[in-house]
Amino acid sequence: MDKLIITAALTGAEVTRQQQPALPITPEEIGIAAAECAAAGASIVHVHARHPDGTPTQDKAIYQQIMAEVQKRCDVIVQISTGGAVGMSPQERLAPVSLKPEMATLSMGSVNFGQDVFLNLPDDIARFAAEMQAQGVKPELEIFDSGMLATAKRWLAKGQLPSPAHFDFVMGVPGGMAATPQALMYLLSELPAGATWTVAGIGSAQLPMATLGILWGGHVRVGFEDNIHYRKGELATSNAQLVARVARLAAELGRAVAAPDEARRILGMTLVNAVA
Ligand code: KMH
Ligand code: ZN
Repeated sequence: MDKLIITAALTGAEVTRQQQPALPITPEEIGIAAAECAAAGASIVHVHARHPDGTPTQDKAIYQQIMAEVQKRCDVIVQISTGGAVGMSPQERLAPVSLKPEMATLSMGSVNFGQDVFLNLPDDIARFAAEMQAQGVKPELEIFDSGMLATAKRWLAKGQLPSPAHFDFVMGVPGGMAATPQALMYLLSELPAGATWTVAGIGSAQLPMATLGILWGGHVRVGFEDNIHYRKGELATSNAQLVARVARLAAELGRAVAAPDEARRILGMTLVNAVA
């Protein structure tokens, strides 16, 4: 089994300071949180930008500051969001890819997202994929429901997405697939050859799905974007606290944690956009 890649999803687009007082919002806060998570065992940080008032944005200048604040503090793979927040235009969402981060997310279909629709039309997905390819950015394919994996497989077979593919199974979004072992087993039974995968459980599903990711040879995403609690009724004190728990669990279960360069190798990443 490969070493375990831990992704820290630090901020997201939806969680507020009112819900989670330790939520990192400014580029500097995100940089500090990234360094704490890297020290705790994360090799990827998934980042979303916010305006100073906490509202989500895909402003390229803010993403540039985030990348600088992270990279001056630690070596970690920066994965920017192209999902942004529900209701943003595709152009807006795609803007920070031109900064050439090492990785970016690529959602593979539309899904009800709470009371909204997270819209990802085929032409837009294709445009996002082409832009990532042009900028040398490794896509992480976001799978919110099983049909999106079927779509990704069709596109991979036609050469419309680069191989080897890396998937993030986001499980437990209200409107998306349930966070159950059975659902994850189905996804793994459909995984294309050579692909790697990580799992992100939403809310109270974060820890159980992380445990399955460790046990079943995948990788794990944790952080405030997906879950703000350490346990029922107790807020987590930092993103790093959630990362450290996964690293401890992995050690108990005999799975070593990957350093950033090991993660790059496991994911088959060319180092074109890595910072020296
Ligand atoms: N904020 C969600 C609507 C991503 O980062 O690529 C979409 C999202 C996915 O967070
Ligand atoms: Zn995200």
